[in-house]
Amino acid sequence: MASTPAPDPLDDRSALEGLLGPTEQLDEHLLRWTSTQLPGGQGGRSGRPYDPERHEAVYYHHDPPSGLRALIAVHSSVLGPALGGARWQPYEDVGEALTDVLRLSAAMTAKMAVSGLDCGGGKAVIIGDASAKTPEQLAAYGRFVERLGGRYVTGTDVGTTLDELPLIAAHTSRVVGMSPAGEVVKDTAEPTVRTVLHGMRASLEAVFGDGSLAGRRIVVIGVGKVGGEVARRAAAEGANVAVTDLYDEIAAPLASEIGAEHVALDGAYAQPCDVISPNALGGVLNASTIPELRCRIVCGGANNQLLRDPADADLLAERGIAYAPDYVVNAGGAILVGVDYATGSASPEDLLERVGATTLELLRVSDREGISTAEAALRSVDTRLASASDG
Ligand code: PPY
Repeated sequence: MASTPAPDPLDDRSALEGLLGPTEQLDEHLLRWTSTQLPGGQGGRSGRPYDPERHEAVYYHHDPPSGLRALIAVHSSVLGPALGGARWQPYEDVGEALTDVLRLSAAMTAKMAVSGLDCGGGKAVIIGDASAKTPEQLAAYGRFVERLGGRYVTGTDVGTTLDELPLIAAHTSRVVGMSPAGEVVKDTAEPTVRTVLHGMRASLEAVFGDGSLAGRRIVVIGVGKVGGEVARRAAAEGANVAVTDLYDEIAAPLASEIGAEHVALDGAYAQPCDVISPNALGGVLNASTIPELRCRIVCGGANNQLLRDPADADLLAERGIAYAPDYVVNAGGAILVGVDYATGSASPEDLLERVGATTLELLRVSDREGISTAEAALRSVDTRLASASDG
């Protein structure tokens, strides 16, 4: 594997200041921007209760001994403490990492709000090759989270795994899904699989009047922790499943194990099918993939599937494709861990089950009011945030 050139944190600082404005230096290696300093909401939802472009705070930390470079964004704590996983990825530069953490943390706020949880939204991104991370970096990340004093509570996301959580939790108590003894007791992938499947059945119900997966052709794109299991369970329910992944060595054995077809990633979006299920990285629904789609439904576990929200949601609606909003159907993990931080929420089982009904309702509102499902979901997020701010 090619070694990455040593990062220069001074470059990171000037790049971030160029994007966010002047920072507040909390110590030699920790920078913070708060809402009064951050450029606020230039996008289309400026002034609405849910504004994905307005964040409460952004933090940057560089730990010279371990080489950790990480960003944490707290989008909103209006409903409760900001929760969200840590994503470890070899971003090109700190600007790309910033874009990702801002979008991902805003999506967490929407996810919590629409799921009925009293939790806020945050996210962390670590700039680096996930397969080359060291225990020292995980420890430094844990100390970073601890420095924020509970404003952000972390968990896993793409590029971090459950067996790494104890290494982080050795340095901070702000880790979801752990027992007081420091054992991992909750996995976020399994409940996410469940809610994606609830969303899929609801979408099939809305489109075909029958929510059964049996006999439906479902193309699962990205077969990691969530997508792999979505494919496995859909096949077990009698669906005609096709799988694809950036890594053939992951998709091929899964395809033979569950009797699915293994299709090439290139062209997967153009597969004729009932459901396309994106379960890998974001931005996959865009002006180049949407015209190619030959499906009736998009429903998957990936975060931030729409490259441009709401413009790409409108494109999907114009093509008559039912889009199950990503943060509605992938909320299972957040629901399961979030209940530990939310006072007065319903039971996790009820909240997980409710995802199907919420998806169906959004599809119906979209139909009735001639708006995209993404817009219908945003309105429901607005309603919750507005009532929380009122009182
Ligand atoms: C997500 O749902 O995208 C997550 O990041 C999962 C999660 C949710 C709440 C805390 C930690 C991880």
